Amino acid sequence: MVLRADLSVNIGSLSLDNPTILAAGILGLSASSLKRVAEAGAAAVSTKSIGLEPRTGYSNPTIAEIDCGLLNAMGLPNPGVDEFVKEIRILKKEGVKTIASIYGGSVNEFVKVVRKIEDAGANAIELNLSCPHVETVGMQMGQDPKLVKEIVKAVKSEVHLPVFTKLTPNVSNIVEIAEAAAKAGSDAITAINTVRAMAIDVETGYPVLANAIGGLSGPAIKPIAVRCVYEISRSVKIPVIGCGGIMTWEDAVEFILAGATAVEIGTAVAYRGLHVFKDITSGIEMYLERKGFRSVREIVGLSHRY
Ligand code: RRO
Repeated sequence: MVLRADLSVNIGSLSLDNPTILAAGILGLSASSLKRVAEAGAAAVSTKSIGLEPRTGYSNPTIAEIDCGLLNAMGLPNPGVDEFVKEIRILKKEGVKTIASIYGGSVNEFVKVVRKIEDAGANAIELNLSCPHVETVGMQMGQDPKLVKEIVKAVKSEVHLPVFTKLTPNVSNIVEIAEAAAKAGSDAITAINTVRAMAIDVETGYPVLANAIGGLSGPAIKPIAVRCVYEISRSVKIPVIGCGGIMTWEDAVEFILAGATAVEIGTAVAYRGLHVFKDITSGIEMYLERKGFRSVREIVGLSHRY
């Protein structure tokens, strides 16, 4: 008789039935869409990044499909925390494990937002210190290890929820930033947000995005993300959540072998639909059983042996 492999993992005090999570930014603005994703098999769902005040975001076009992935510059459109807590309350009632993605323009703003998010009943917080194309609230903060430390420390002292820190690959040394977040008490690192990128329409001569520069996601960034997860997980003791171009179960296994405890899936939902969560989870399970492993946890960081 073959024993079923154990797919459950823990990220700090957040326990997940399987290692797949919806990445922030996809279907993340309403309780009803997030619930659909959870019903489709994601063990937890991340919201669109939420700030203190509402933001309309950039004008269209905000998203474009290019040869090797998706290019976006949404510009952080969100209804603001006071409106969004209503969605979180619904998700709590429905029993959906929810990771609230948060951004802020200052330490104080982060603190104000996370207090409201905790009161509403989210299960974890992901600090978005990594949006590649919104001045002052995005990766500018996440590129400075001192500021990262300050934000994480302030948020950790404010809430009891597990706090994850989502990092940008647009730095020369991502390990230094991950170490700063870990030292400040972050419960996990999410690596990576999108890669700063651009495309130009040769017929019109204009950039394809209204904001000109945006963030690249999808298959093109997977090797960058795998490298970041590998480097970070070798140098910090907290769990790493892998994100970036995961389309198949093989991609997810690759991230886990690189050192990820769980994986976030975003662009693949747009390319492949919601069944991607069950496909990836059952692919991981069959892989573990075929290789004689009893749990996901047994293969986290296994590539570090070499
Ligand atoms: O809203 C966006 O334009 C956006 C965000 Br907040 C982010 O973190 N990453 C991204 O690629 N786009």
